Amino acid sequence: MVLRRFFRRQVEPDVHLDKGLEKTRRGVFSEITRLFDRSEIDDDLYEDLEMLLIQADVGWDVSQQLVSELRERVRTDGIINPSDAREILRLEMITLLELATRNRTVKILQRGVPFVILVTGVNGTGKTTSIAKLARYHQNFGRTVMLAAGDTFRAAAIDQLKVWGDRLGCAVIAHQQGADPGAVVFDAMQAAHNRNVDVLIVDTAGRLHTKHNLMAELQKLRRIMQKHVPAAPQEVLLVIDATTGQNGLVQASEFTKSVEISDIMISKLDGTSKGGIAFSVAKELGTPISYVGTGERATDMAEFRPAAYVDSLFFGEGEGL
Ligand SMILES: Nc1nc2c(ncn2[C@@H]2O[C@H](COP(=O)(O)OP(=O)(O)O)[C@@H](O)[C@H]2O)c(=O)[nH]1
Ligand SMILES: [Mg+2]
Repeated sequence: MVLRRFFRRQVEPDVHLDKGLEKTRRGVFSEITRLFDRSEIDDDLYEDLEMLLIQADVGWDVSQQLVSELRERVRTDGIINPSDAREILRLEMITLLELATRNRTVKILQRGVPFVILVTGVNGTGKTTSIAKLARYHQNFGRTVMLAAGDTFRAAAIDQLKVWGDRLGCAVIAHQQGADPGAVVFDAMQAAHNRNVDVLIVDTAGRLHTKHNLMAELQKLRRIMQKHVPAAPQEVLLVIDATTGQNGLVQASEFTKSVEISDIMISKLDGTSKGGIAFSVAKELGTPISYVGTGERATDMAEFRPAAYVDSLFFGEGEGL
């Protein structure tokens, strides 16, 4: 088997990803890159690699899997050059992420039918900020966007969404604090229809105390949406905070067990040196990762693409071209 001798980027750099993954790249991943700058492949290499992957929050199981696959490939392909082994690792990592994105459904926006996105996740993970990012993302395609303040627990949450609506120039449907989220969604569906809105993004509270309550609430919102648009919500997005690591992953898996999630956004990648979380999310949840959040502004978002993600872990801006 012929491997490329030079370790290089496969795809065009993505500035948001490069920025978001900077801490992870400068930390653990630069050490991983350096690991392979040795003269031969030995046991130390594998042991150090496993430890570094775990440090990057790739997760115990996934780290073991990657390292044992690498060992196997090196053995069966008779690889002796460490830099070739590094290339194999990179390809393995891309494949692992591709498995999770494989079942991403193609979203079709129909004219005259609002495309409804229901956004869920534990409180503080970045739901509302991610809504602003998604709004902006769809606006860039020339779509009209409306927001619905379905997190009615705190007045501040409603205000926060209104501020984003003002900044982005999208209408926000909101009721008073403590109102029934179902009533907000009902009004929003009607307004979206009347005003010919292309995309309606619905915020929700992440603080329902039991799994049962959460599920009941989201099911109720779903039924209300479906009275207007049978296919709604066409996207159910779960926001996972990258800074919460494996702990956040456990909380996220509770959501995926209770609610049918179609897409994942990993937020706050810029705030962590543990960008390896994407690999455990991909492996453990099996739900497609569709977006990553890389900052607090509406523009700080990238579509999730496996090869670009892995390349951003290994190469900085302008490097490896
Ligand atoms: N650094 C960084 N901060 C973020 C990101 N997404 C959200 N935040 C911040 O995280 C905090 C909680 O976000 P918010 O959207 O209110 O979370 P929610 O409670 O799930 O709606 C806020 O201070 C946001 O500015 C991100 O991608 N990067
Ligand atoms: Mg919120």
